[in-house]
Amino acid sequence: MADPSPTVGVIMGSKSDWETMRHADAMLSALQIPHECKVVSAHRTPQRMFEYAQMAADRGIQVIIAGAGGAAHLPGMVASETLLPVLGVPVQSRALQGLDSLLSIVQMPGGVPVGTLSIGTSGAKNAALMAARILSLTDPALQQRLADFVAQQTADVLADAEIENA
Ligand code: RP5
Repeated sequence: MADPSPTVGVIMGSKSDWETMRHADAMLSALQIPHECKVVSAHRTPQRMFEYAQMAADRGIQVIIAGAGGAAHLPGMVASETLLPVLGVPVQSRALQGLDSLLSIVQMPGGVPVGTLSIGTSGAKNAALMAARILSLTDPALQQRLADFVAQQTADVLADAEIENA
């Protein structure tokens, strides 16, 4: 049977972003959310970026997660060409440790929203969880899987909560 069509689009400015964005991919897979992962660069493939943003909703995508580093224009430019919620993940850059990415993504002009997550792997993971929360508003089975994830996370922390003195 063919995979169900993706409801979340994970895009990134470069293949080098995959080391970060694979954490979004893994979280979406763990929650059984059909998704796709693609390199779509605002600067190197602008036409592909506009086509992706313009076609996403018609293709059944409901949330876009966009990761980029440095002059990270991808999330904002995609948000300007779609009405879908766009979640931006600042990838940790080599030169400025991702502060450049964060400021590029978070400082959107009023009228074009991007939900900005934290820098790096936590941001990628939380972008997937935020996408899941959005989708779970109309998907009770997904809401249950999210609740199970949270319960397991709590149990894992409690299991390791006692620090033994060395
Ligand atoms: C951005 O430039 C990408 O999102 C990436 O984080 C950064 C560096 O890209 P590469 O030079 O590694 O391809 O567009």
